[in-house]
Amino acid sequence: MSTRITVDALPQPLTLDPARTAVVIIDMQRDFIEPGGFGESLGNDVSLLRAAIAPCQALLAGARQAGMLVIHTREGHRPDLSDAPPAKLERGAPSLRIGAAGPMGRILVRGEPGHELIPELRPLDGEPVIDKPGKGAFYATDLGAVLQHRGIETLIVCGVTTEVCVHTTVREANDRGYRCLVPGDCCASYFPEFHEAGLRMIAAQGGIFGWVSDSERVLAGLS
Ligand code: C5J
Repeated sequence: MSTRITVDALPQPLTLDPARTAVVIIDMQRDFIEPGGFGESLGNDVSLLRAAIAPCQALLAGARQAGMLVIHTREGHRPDLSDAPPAKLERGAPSLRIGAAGPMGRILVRGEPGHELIPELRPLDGEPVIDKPGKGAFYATDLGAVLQHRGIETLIVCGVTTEVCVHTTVREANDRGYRCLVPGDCCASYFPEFHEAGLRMIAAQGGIFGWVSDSERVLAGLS
């Protein structure tokens, strides 16, 4: 008996095997979503990202119930910043750059309170957490090995921000042969117009980077 399910999506429905699908939650960290972190240091209204929290919670509940692999990522750097390229460190106002002290500890540094995943989306025991120094979740991480060892062929990519770390990860995954499904309401951006354009770019041209759907449609496919 086939265990495959079909999810309504653009540019066309996507059929996937939940046992070979991972939900990847990108960078739902205090540094991006709460005041006083990296996102706010760059002049952004971080409250805009909160729209993705409830849809991610609903999607995660359904995915966990279906026994799907759930993976979380965090963007951040070693305390000595040795894994941060100078070109990245140079950006932003000097007193608010990566590594500077902020209200949630040193900005975008591993082990600091701001680097933690938000409490609403805390990983369950056993769910891999991938620490990444770049925007894409494959660059300089063991995500590829984790996916390969679990026989994963499809990714459901959620998180923030749509046009930066979600998009970079989807592009990396697409080139590695993974089918990527992006539930748009489980992603958010500081720039609503970039969010919309980012989603359209994924599904355009016959799904050049993947498929776009939403949490309700994914959950309907799983039920
Ligand atoms: C950014 C991210 N925007 N997680 N990181 O710098 O999208």
